[in-house]
Amino acid sequence: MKRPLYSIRMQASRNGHHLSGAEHLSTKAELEPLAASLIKRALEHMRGRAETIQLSIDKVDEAQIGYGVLPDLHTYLVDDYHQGRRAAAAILQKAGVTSAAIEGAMVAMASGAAPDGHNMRGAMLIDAVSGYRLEPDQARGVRVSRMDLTEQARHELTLGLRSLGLDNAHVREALVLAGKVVTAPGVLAELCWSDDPDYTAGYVASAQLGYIRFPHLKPKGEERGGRAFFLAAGEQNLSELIDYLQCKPLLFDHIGQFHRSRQWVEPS
Ligand code: WAQ
Ligand code: MG
Repeated sequence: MKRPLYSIRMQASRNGHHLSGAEHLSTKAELEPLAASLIKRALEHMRGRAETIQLSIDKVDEAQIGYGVLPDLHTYLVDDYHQGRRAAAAILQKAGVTSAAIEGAMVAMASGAAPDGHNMRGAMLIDAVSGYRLEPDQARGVRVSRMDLTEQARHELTLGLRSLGLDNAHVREALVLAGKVVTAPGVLAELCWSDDPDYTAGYVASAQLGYIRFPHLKPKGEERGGRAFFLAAGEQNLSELIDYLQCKPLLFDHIGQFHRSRQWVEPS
């Protein structure tokens, strides 16, 4: 990608609550059209029109840019969100997260993880053993930014996802975000489901297992969603982790493998 690169972040709110956000790395030539598309996205959000839109643009220090490979993508078909959450929990346990921590994260996400019962702007940081929440601000959470795809990787990702019928912005953006999260120091796994009422899918991701999506992790029409990053106990240098998630520029120049959907089979 042509240099310099700029980090561009959008955050939109309505009635004082988080509505929508996005983060990219952009060339100078793409910056203006990208800014326009992010403003449009905030004004045309399905949960309402943004009342406040913040746009931040920062030049990236080239020496800091890291490169990465996207996680492999898997889909487990589930009958409904109850089965989806059981499947997600089983996979999180495989990644080393205790059932108490999983249960706590799911209850928080299902009931609105911010203190006022609304969605957080960013992610919860959860101790994978005790289930304690560790993010400094429980309304804001930690917002991952400064990650994107190279043009070539974007092209390959689009083709790969298209072959599975999955080429939409939710999947593309979530794969890139999860790709950064699973490389963060001390992160064991991530759990996510969307806050968009029509989008019921979600995923679990870890460095070893990849990006494992489930078509249903919440009921249709539900506006509450969120993200939880589970942290290995005893490895919690929180300020280093938060700095990495928010500030380290990471460009994915390689995609992972794309696997066909399989039916989830409940462990007996
Ligand atoms: N950093 C941290 N947390 C974030 C970020 C970020 N950059 N962006 C969103 N969140 C949190 C925030 O609490 C949102 O309310 C919540 O995640 C959901 O965000 O494979 O669409 O953008 O089919 O609604 C996953 C499944 C879709 C995709 C995720 O998330 C697939 C999605 P949304
Ligand atoms: Mg959303």
